[in-house]
Amino acid sequence: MSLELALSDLAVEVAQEAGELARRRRAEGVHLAATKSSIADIVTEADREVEALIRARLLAARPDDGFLGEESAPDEGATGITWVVDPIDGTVNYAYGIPSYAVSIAAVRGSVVPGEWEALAGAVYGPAGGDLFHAARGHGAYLGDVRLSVTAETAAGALLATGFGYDPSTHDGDLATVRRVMTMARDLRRSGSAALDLAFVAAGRLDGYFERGLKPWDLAAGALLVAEAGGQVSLIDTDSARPMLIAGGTQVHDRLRGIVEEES
Ligand code: LIP
Repeated sequence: MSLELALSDLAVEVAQEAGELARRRRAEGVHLAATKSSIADIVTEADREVEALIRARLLAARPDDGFLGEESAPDEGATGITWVVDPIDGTVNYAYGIPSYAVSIAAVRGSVVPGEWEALAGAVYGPAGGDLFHAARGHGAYLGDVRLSVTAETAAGALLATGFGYDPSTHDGDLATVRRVMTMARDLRRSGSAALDLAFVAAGRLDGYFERGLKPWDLAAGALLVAEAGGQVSLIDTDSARPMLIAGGTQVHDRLRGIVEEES
């Protein structure tokens, strides 16, 4: 078995166990543990417990790998492979009981900077809906055992998704981008989980996705899903505090990028 497939199998196994823990904790009641960059940027006790489980399982299987998670200290490791993990992507949805959240686990080689790393494997598991998306580099993207493919552009316009950061001062600029992008859209969705948005692009449930200010763990697994489903993923304005991620089939990606770059 190739390294990529072995890493993908491990990511799938751990994402499923972690997702079931998250789902159980949600049913038992969610407790706020802390706020981070702003009062709206929350972390729950379940976020921390789920990440601890993921870290323990991954490093039990591959003790010398690195780890970069949203809720715990980074570890560079010694193999050149780093696990990039968001234990519960869509934390605010999770806290409110909105069933749109996912465990996102990716294995990358080399740099841990998005756009510079070599993504090898990834899994995005949405426990509420039971969707298990996974990909191994060079082996395609899947929902369960169904092979995924991004959409081509439709005459009715693109069904797009986006998101907004926790800093209210960024909302005006992001809404200005939305206003410009709507010229190519049939409609817009805002799920609250970047990992699920990217997985939906890979699955053809969305035509495209754009969002500024994502963290490495928000996008690591989902970006690989899109690429392995035949799509394009770009990070632009990488020298800014809030780089813009753009994902979709080639036509949608290129049109989105053109509109966003016009405003830059
Ligand atoms: C979230 C992203 C979402 C974004 C939110 C937040 P978290 O990640 O998945 O797309 O709009 O602002 O960053 O905080 O739930 O892990």
